[in-house]
Amino acid sequence: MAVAAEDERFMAAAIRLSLRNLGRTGTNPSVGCILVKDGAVLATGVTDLGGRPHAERVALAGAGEAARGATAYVSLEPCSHHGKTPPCAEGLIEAGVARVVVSVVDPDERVSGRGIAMLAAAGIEVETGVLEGEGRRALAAYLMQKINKRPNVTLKLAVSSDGMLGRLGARQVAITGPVARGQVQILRAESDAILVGIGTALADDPALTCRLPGLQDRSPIRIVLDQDLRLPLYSKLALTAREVPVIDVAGEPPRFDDAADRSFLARREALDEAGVEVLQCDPRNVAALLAALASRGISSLLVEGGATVARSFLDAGFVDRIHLYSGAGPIGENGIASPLVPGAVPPGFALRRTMRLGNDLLEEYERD
Ligand code: AOF
Ligand code: ZN
Repeated sequence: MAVAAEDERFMAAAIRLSLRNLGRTGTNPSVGCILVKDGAVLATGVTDLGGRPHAERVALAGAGEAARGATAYVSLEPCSHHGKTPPCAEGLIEAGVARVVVSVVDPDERVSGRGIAMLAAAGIEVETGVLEGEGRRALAAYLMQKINKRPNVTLKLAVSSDGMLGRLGARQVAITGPVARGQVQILRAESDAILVGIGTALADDPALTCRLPGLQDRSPIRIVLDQDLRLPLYSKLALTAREVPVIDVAGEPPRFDDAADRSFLARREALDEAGVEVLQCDPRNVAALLAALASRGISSLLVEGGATVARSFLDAGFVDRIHLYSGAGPIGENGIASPLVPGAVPPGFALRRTMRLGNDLLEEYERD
């Protein structure tokens, strides 16, 4: 096998491996590292839960002495800074690794090329930019948080065959089947936070947790856009706020209206007592909201409903990825129209892939 093809094969594996801890490493990226010698894998590592130890350290510990002369495949440039752990570049040098293949250069100002320079200065052969597109995709949340100081936003929509998201006045209407719904649960598990509007919270009373067997402990922080603080104390969200955090994003309390003001404050206190965090931030100002969420360490945000919220994120230009699920059946009368319909590429986006999930179809779009 040609060297380049082998590099791509092992890098693809390192990137896939990195997905394992996506959404579980805090503001630290989930990185994958594979140590290879004579075409065989010696050891693998993924950034550990909470962000440490780093992937390279995990892999080096697994390989021990055998790492001498090996090639390390890492989805992100090895770090060069003395943070909470010593630099990974130093670890690779001390272990006697002969070659390091990197997908994405780390934008962290403490690293940004210094990791690669450290390795090269120690006589290690370094290759960068291998499968960079795939690498960037896997690190999208981290890169967005670091470079643009906001979470990476995925919009998920489930659309009926007649282009509807649901039915007015009805509770949750099943649009997709169990396979697609399972896929959505995986999306939730990979996200730091999930967001819906108060309309969806009131109509559907959703739990917004991840309930897939084996992934139940990976529910994201749940966020409701709730201008007038209408989230009921007996909603599933409020009732489970002590188990999985809920942030209720409310606007300003009403002004010059004592009664309304008192009731707003009373509701805020009651939600607070139920364990719901009330964040005061205009829910219609998407940019300010995303900045507030980023400052809380939220790097990936899944926007799940409904039509108003989807439109406001799309109009504000803050959607990075779209997962459009289309079901086989129609909604019919009283349908709520979807801002996006299957088969029509939204402006500014490109179709990345299409997947069949049971009787449903998933179209994945990303920014052009
Ligand atoms: C790596 N391998 O697996 C990860 C890296 O707070 P610290 O000390 O853990 O440093 C966090 C920074 O480390 C983070 O911003 C990014 O630059 C790098 N993450 N680096 O070599 C890894 N997760
Ligand atoms: Zn490191």
